[in-house]
Amino acid sequence: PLHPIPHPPKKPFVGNLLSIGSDSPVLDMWKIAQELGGIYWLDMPGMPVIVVSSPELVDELCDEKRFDKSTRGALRRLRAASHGLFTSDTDEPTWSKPHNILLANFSQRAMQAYHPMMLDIAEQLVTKWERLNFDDEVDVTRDMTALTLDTIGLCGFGYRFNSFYREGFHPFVDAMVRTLETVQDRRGLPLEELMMKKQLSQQRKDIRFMHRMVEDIIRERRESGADIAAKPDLLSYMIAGVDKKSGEKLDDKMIRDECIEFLIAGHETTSGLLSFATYFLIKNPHVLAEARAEVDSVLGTDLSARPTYAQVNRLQYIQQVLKEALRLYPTAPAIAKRALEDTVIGGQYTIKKKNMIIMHALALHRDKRVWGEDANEFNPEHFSREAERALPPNAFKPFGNGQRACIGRQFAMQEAVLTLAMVLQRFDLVDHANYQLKVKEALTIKPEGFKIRVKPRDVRH
Ligand code: MNH
Repeated sequence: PLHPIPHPPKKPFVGNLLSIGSDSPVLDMWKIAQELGGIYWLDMPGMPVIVVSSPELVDELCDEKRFDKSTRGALRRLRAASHGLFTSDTDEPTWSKPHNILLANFSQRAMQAYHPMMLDIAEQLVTKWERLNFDDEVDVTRDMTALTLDTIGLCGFGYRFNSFYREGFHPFVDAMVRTLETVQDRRGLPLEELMMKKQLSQQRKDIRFMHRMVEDIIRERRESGADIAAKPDLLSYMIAGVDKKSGEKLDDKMIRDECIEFLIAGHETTSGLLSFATYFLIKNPHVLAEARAEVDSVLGTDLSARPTYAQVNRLQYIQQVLKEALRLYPTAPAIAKRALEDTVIGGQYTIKKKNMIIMHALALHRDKRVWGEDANEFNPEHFSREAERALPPNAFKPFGNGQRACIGRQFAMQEAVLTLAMVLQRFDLVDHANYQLKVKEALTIKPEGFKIRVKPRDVRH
């Protein structure tokens, strides 16, 4: 019905895509893009979904006068837990108010205030690794998740999840992860509420628990009277901030929902990034050597000197390594868009307002016409200054688009550069099990079962 948009023949495999059965919808969609090209549509229960990944068509989708973010599906179901910046439509006050108030607190200039807190947590990671025995294994993704959670907990609302002092994770995190899983498992099918009765009742409990805990944190902060100077975290900014457009402040429910959304949007994506970057470094020793040379020249080899904010910003090659990891495995690999009016893209493909569009960043990022014949290989030179300048517009979209792009991108990069640099400064990474990449999907993507060993570096002057 969406002719002339290509459509895979109805194999049983494709008919079931994204419905119950597939653990890897994003990778499945990538596979189909390799067969059918940069636009195709799929029959999903209840609605067709148009998957777009060619650079020319994605560039059209990035025109904010014609297309906007869509919250249909998982994001809308997440609103039961938190209805804030991330899960709102652009015309809702739950997007515009927090967006206006928080934008400045995520600017490049604002990052300096978070540096000491990021350093605090990164030091916990390297301290843990320093104390391991030579035959201990590091579960990279687990420890990176501990790092990113603890970082956003501390920078967000002055709370220490203390993930490096636990076997598992804080109960809040278990509640959040279960909620995300349930949201992903739901497809909006008939009888689902009945079939998932137990899971949904658990979800209600989990959401109540998360709400109470964050509400307590906010109350405690208000009662303490601490201001921005005393606690320079996002919670203080949210309590003090006024939306210039409406002249209004955020109420406590909005603040609570933002706190939850920072955790949801900010921890898995950044831990996935650090895990993929570590994976690519271990598999590309010449890149690792170059990255480490930069770290040694910028940070030096005196491990008692703590990296400064200014030093972190000078680590250009580390930035390139992280961008290249985000190119090959963008950890938010696909986002939803909608047309503001019925329209035509590519001069021939009709897109209706009601259609759900998936902008597939992972497939977009591997176009050989943009990245060259080595598009599927890890090569940070794809982000050398000249190469980056020569990229066509909207060819690299790991953080989404326009006003609905990731508000935490500088935050994530700052944290990731600091962490990767401190790891390279201190450790040799040993691929003792010759790890073979297996990607796990759960709204985000990350390496599964990625274990390494770490050896304190022999740094002699
Ligand atoms: Mn983040 C939106 C990717 C780190 C907070 N983020 C987005 C979007 C992408 C994205 C893509 C757009 C989603 C959509 O269109 O539906 N985010 C990332 C990646 C990383 C990341 C790849 C790390 C790497 N994000 C972070 C961090 C935070 C954060 C860290 C918080 C500190 N992200 C957000 C919020 C939004 C968002 C909040 C919603 C912004 C908006 O809609 O205005």
